[in-house]
Amino acid sequence: MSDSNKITLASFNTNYQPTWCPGCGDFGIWTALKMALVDLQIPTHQLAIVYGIGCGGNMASTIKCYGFHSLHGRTLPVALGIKLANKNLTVIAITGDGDQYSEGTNHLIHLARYNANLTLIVCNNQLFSLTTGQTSPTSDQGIISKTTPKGEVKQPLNPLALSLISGATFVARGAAFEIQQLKELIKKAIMHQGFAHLDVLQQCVTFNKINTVDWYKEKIYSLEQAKHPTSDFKMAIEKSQEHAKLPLGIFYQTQKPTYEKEITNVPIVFDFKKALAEFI
Ligand SMILES: Cc1ncc(C[n+]2csc(CCOP(=O)(O)OP(=O)(O)O)c2C)c(N)n1
Ligand code: SF4
Ligand SMILES: [Mg+2]
Repeated sequence: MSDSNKITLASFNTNYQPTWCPGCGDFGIWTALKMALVDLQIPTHQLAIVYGIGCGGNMASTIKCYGFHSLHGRTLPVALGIKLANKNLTVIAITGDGDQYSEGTNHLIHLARYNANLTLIVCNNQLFSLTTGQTSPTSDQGIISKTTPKGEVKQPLNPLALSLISGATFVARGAAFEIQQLKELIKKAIMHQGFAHLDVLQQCVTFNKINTVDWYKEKIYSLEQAKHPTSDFKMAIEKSQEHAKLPLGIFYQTQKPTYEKEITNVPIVFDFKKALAEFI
């Protein structure tokens, strides 16, 4: 590749800058993602990113590529449609915890089951932040927020366990403040042939005064350093249940045929042209 074709961080620049609060974890995710795209040398015309509605989704228009700022909860079906229309594109969906694990939960389950070759990155700040800090499905019990003035009573959803039991072939967790590790996880998720779910612990410095970077740093540890076997499904389930400590890295990775490959192997059972001719 000649130097003029080389993809650099500047290749992804647009005329827009993010408007997140200073110190927001979304800056770390945005940076790690662009660094991963550079390392993988993915050209802007071969990349489509679909964004959810939330603070993380406001990354839309700050990365040069095909972009689609979709509906709250509906990022994955849009991403799947793009992938089916053009299998050669690298397709990434970026959503928030409120978006993906609330209105979008059904799509998460079915995309994991389909195993379409997509990457899902969830900016998980354990709150609905764009709407000024209500509890989300991943908020811890006891959290006081505008919607839970006496503390959250509901048990949090476990998104990684949900993906695992739904059939996802790549399940991982990163952190917005561990940028080098996050970059490597994003690269592995993109290179994975199948549905890759990457949950990212993300500080919201404005509304989440409990799950701060210091709070997370007390709890995180590396699965790689702990020599976690990523092909062991039962161990992955066990690791996904840990709450006192928070493992970072790949929980599980396996290979299955992708959805888009499988459906091209299936003969067309409904011949629209023939049906139309008969109808006329
Ligand atoms: C269909 C629909 N439902 C609800 C909303 C309102 N809404 C916009 S952003 C948001 C919260 C987003 O939370 P999350 O996905 O966690 O992203 P964050 O802002 O925390 O990054 C909600 C409920 C909407 N815009 N559209
Ligand atoms: S409200 Fe929270 S998540 Fe949203 S931009 Fe500010 S710090 Fe980031
Ligand atoms: Mg959120």
